[in-house]
Parts: sequence; C-alpha cells; structure tokens
Amino acid sequence: MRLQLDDEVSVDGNRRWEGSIDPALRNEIRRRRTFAIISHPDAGKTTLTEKLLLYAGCLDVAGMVRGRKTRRAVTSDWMELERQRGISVTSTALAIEYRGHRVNLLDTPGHQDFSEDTYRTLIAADCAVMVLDAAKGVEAQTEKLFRVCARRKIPILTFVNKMDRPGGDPLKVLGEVEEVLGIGAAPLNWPIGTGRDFRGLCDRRTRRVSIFHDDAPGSLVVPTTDGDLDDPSSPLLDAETRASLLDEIALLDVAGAPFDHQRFLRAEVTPVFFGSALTNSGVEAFLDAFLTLSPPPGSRPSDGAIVPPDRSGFSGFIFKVQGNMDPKHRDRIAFLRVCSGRFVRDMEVVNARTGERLRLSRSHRLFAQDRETVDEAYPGDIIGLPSTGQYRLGDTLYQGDRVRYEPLPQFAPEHFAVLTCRETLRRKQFAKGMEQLVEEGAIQTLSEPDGGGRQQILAAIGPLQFEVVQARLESEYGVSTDLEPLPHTMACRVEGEPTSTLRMPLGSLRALDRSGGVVVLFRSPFDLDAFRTRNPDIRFAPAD
Ligand SMILES: Nc1nc2c(ncn2[C@@H]2O[C@H](COP(=O)(O)OP(=O)(O)OP(=O)(O)O)[C@@H](O)[C@H]2O)c(=O)[nH]1
Ligand SMILES: [Mg+2]
Repeated sequence: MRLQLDDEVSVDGNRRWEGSIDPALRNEIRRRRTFAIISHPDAGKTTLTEKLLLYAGCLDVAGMVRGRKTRRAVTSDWMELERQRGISVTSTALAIEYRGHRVNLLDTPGHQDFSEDTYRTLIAADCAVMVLDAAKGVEAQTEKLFRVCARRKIPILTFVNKMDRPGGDPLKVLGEVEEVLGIGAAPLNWPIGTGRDFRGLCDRRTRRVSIFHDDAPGSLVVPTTDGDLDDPSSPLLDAETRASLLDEIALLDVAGAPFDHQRFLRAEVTPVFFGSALTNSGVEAFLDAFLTLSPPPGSRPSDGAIVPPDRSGFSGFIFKVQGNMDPKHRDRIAFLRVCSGRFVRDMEVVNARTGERLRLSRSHRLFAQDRETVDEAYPGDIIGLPSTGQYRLGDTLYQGDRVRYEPLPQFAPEHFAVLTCRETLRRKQFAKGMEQLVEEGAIQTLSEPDGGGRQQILAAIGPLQFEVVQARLESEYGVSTDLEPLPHTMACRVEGEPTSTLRMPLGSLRALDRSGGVVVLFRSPFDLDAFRTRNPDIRFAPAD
C-alpha cells in the first residue's frame, strides 16, 4: 500500500517510521516524479521518451529510433545493439528538470525476453506510463506489465500513441483497456480525426481544442493553434468536425468512466491521453498533465515496517547494474533508487545484505549513457554508483536504523544453451565478461561439474538474451563465442547436498549454479516426473 505525503491514511496497523519535519526535504520530495514507461514492444516508449526530453528542453533536436543515417539516434537506446535493431534491450534512467519538477524517467525494454529488467525497473518507479499503439490496443506484454502494476497498486497513466497511423479507433482502445485490463479508462483529452486526419486534440476539462501545425518536422516542438470547442465562430474546426466532436465528447461525458484523482492514485482508474510521439502531437499536453496528476515519491515496505520518504535517515535500493555504459571508463554502474532521507556524496552507509560499511564517494546523475557527478539526491531520484562487484541487485543501502527493502524478482529460466569461448587465449576476458553480465542480471549461468573455463551454460527467460550476451561479449570484451541451444525447458535446484548419486533420466543434465548448488535441467515435465520416481529422497528448492 502506498502513502501520499498530503493525504496519509493509516496502514493496517503496520509499524511505520516517523517522517522528519525538515521542510527542505519535504519540498524536494514534493517536486519529484519518478515513473517508468511500459508497453508491448514497438508501441513507441523510446520515441515518447525522446519527445518528453525535447519538450523538457533537454534536447534541441529529437532523434529517431529507426531514422535515416543522417538523422540523430534516440537518447535512451544508447547501446549499439539497440540502435542496430531498433529495439530497447536495457532500461534507461534519465533525470530531467521540467517546470520546477525533478522528473526521473525510466524507459524500459518491451520485449518479454528482457522482462526481468523491466519488472525490476518498475519497482523503482512511483507510477507508470502505459503506451498503447492506437491500432493494436492492449497487446500481450502490455497486459503482463499492467498486471505487475495492478498487483503493486502502481498508479498508471495511459498514452494512446501512433494516432497518426491508420486503424486507430479511440473508443475501441478505451473499451479494451476497461475489458481486458479491468481498470476504468477516463480520457482527459480526445483526438480530432485519426490517421492521416489526426490534426488536433480537445481537452475535456477545459473544452479547449488544439490544432497542430502539420508543417513542423517531428524533430522539433510542434506549434499549435488553440480555440474553444463551444465557440461556433472559431475558424479552427469546420461545422461537421465540430458537430461530431461535440457528439463524441457528450457521449464520453455520459458513458465514459469519470476521472477521480484519488481513485487514480489507488490504481483503480487510468487517465488516458492521445497523441503521436513521432509527430510530437499531444506530447506537451501529456507531459503537463503528467506533472499535475502523478504522485510524488511514496512510502515503501521494509521488513514489515513502512518507510516514509521523509524519514530523516537516508535509504535506497539497487535495482539495476549496467556495465560499459561509457566506453572510456568500461566500468559498472549500480542504479540506486533513493527511498528516504537526503543523499549526500561521500556519506557512509551500511549494506543491509552484508552489514558492510561503505563510503559513497562517487555518485552520478544519469542521463541515459551520460553521467555527471551529483552531490545531493532525494527520494525518487536514481543515482549511479560505480561498482566493482560490491553491489548486488536488490541490495539496500541505509543510514541510521536498519532498513531492508523487498528482494527483487528473479524469473525461472526457460531457455538454455552452451556458450563456448572460441579462442583459448581469450578465456580470462570470457570469464570476466560472463561474471559482469551475470552481476547485471542480463543472464543467469550454470556450469557443468567438470566443464572447465571455456564453457558456460546460459539460462535465460528468452532466446534474445543469448544474442545480447554474445553481442556484448564481442563488442565490450572482445570475445567471440559459439552458442549451442539445449533442448531443456526447466531448471530445478536440489535442496541441500544430494547424499546419493542422482539417477538421471535420459537427456536430463546435472549442473551447478553460481553458489555451487546442484541444479538439474529437464527437457519436459515428464522427465521431471521420471526423475522424482527414480530419486524419491531428492527435494527441489521452491522457485524464487
Ligand atoms: N507512425 C508512428 N510511428 C511511431 C510513433 N511512435 C513510434 N513510432 C515508430 O514505432 C517504432 C518503434 O518505436 P520505439 O519508440 O522504438 O518503440 P518502443 O516501445 O520503445 O519499442 P521497444 O523498445 O522495442 O519495446 C519506430 O520505428 C518508431 O519510429 C508514432 O506516434 N507514429
Ligand atoms: Mg524502446
């Protein structure tokens, strides 16, 4: 359950820390917004991110995901692999100042093979922006990510994108959001025309219409001409368009889900906006509404207690580790979400997992691949901490009384392959590369009991992760590899040390995980049953 600064409610008798009365801290918390952009692949998250940066004045010219060579690439898809393929592979943090707010934007990969990264990034957010393709509506991965938000009661705003493309049907999309996702969908603006005729928006609260100037290239801010919907003399809309718009708005007023801010904050209704990130139509209206509607950083559960953001003691957790963001440094950066108190560079903290005391002498504000030293940070902020392996995903760092935030999800792998380092001389780089990619959570690995250093068994949520590992070993560690997919579909970790020899069904594979635990790979549930029959004393550890 999330608590808002302004309207705190009691929390089922849960213990909670006292908030500090430091007005400066409270003010900094109030002006922060931290959100993740989520959706099915290709709906336009990265393009919308780029345009939010443009409207926030962080960019003079916007890049493009799959643009001509002459056109700038987008900011948040910084990895060479992402630019080559035109998809996001890893989530990206971008800190921007906009209209007196510090906005921490988290662009996430849509592809399900990278969903572990997306889920972890969602946990670091206080709200989510769900992007839908107007012609495709609610797609499979969007639904999965929505369910994660619903379970965690993360407030969701909806941006119906690609209104410039044919086939978009705003009423149909609203219906799908309500029927498939089971959440009230309250449109706060409404499109004027769709596809080639998409030329403006009507704000339902002010009944102001904005017509886009369609001569502006998508790389620059699009000027609009505004007028009143209820002004029949306004030259902005011809009589026919105005009449059908009035009908549509009247229908929404009668039949549409009303917008209620408190219900939005409880994730019971989603405000819906329309636009086209590619042509910058509706992006500014969305960004401004986002600032007023979205919640500031909220409280978080820690070991059965509730930690309010204004708790005076600093605390935060690591939700991502990313290597080689800056080819010059070739280091690893741990992404820490600040949850309470004030972060000051060079402060001493404790890592709740190890009990170790750490001095955080280097800390960075992140802007996709770029970074700059940051001396102070507040709840909601994402700071980058150079890592030499001392941080693990899910680590809590705190000052004062002990805090420990919930562990981050790790998914059970369903795809396996043997990866072999081609050149013996590169074996050290291979081991280092694998070590670092595992630390990032980009892949899980197992080893064969007597496998030697040139081979590792990769365990992944999806096959695309294999390609990413090979591509990154090549480009970041100079190691070329061969991949041999395995027919196995599930991995079970044996509880404790098996006392007797395992009687393996044909085709099953015995391996070791990174902590030396025994793991058995099965091709199918039948093999698992066969194994259980042959090894009745063996117990498997419950999946994470
Ligand atoms: N016509 C049109 N195309 C768009 C719009 N927004 C994005 N696109 C295009 O859709 C494609 C995918 O856009 P991305 O921004 O990469 O989509 P994404 O959601 O980040 O995709 P993943 O990162 O792979 O999950 C690109 O070719 C974009 O140029 C839009 O509003 N209209
Ligand atoms: Mg993307």
